[in-house]
Parts: sequence; C-alpha cells; structure tokens
Amino acid sequence: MRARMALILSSTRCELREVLLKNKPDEMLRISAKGTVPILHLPDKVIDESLDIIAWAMEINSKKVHPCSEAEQIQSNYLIQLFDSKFKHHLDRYKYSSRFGADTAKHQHECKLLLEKLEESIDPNPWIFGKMISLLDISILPFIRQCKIANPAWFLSQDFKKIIHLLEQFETSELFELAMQKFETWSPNSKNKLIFP
Ligand SMILES: N[C@@H](CCC(=O)N[C@@H](CS)C(=O)NCC(=O)O)C(=O)O
Repeated sequence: MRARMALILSSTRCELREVLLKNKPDEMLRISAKGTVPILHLPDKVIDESLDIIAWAMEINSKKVHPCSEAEQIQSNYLIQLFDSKFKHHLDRYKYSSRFGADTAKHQHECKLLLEKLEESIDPNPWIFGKMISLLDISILPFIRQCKIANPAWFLSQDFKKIIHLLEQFETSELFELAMQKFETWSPNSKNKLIFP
C-alpha cells in the first residue's frame, strides 16, 4: 500500500502484478529471493523495500508531497524508523499472537505506548505537517490502520484522539481509495498488462 501511494503521488505509472503470498510466482522470487512485497522491477535494478520504493518515487516527482523543513525531516525520519521497527514488531505480535505464541495484551500495550508518544509529538491539520500529505503520513498510517483493524472498539476508545482523527482523514482520502483498489492476481498466462495507477 505504501509503494502504491508513492507511485500515485509521484504520478509514476508501472505495470502492476498482484501476487498471492501463499503462492508466490517464480518470476517474483527470481528477482527478489526474500519473497516479500512490494518489489519494484526497474530496467537497471530491483528495489524490494517499501521505504526505498517511496524514496525512489520521490526522486522522480515529489510535488504532491509536503516539503519538509530540516527539523520536520529529522522528526519524520525518526518516527518512520520507530514505526517500521518497534511499532511493526509489536503490531505483528498483537495481530498474530497465536502465530508468534505472543501475549496479545502486552503487545497491544506496547502499540498503545508508541501511539501515545506519537500523539504528544504531532498536531495534524489535517495531515501531520499541514495541508499536504507527507512521507511520514503515508509511511506510518497503514500500520496504525492495521492496529485499529485488530480491535476497532479498543482502538477507538483510546485517548489518542488526534491519531484517531488523522486515521479517519486518511481512510476517507482519494489517495487511500486509489491505493486500496483490488486487482486480479497476476499469472504468467495473464493476457493483459495492468497499468497502475
Ligand atoms: N520491510 C518490508 C516488509 C515487507 C513485508 O513484510 N511484506 C509482507 C506483506 S505486507 C510480505 O510480503 N510478507 C511475505 C509473506 O507473507 O509471505 C517492506 O516494507 O517492504
């Protein structure tokens, strides 16, 4: 979802190949053996980390994204890394506690502490840095949304109201709708190329 949003925001079109993670095509594993999505296959290289795909797309065109001041850039980098590492770690264990043999309540609590920390450091209007959506918004909101989906009643009853409101802004945006479109699964026999966005 993060990579799709970066492509949309940078007005970069590409052929999109939707895959089933439980049935990864050889074509996918041949270009990136680690077997995770997203993967961007360029003529001269393969980029298989979403944050790197976002960075690549922004090199092409970042006009629709908030231009960060130096201080915002530092805050943004810090929070993106925090959510990609610590928050994601606890989120996975909160969402899939049986798969990880994890304690749901403990990991839910750790997610809550990180969301409270975020709540203290932002003042969205309507996006984190103001009128324009930023790389921080698109990098962390998909994870925060997964945290909500794990237990909506719990999430919506928490005190981090600015985050709840920001997530609502995200989930009702045109960008979200475009990025969440469903596509048919690709196979080597697929006749038509699917161009996105
Ligand atoms: N740090 C990676 C994580 C990618 C990742 O874990 N993607 C998940 C889907 S959202 C995946 O491909 N999992 C592999 C699987 O379930 O087999 C990134 O953001 O690109």
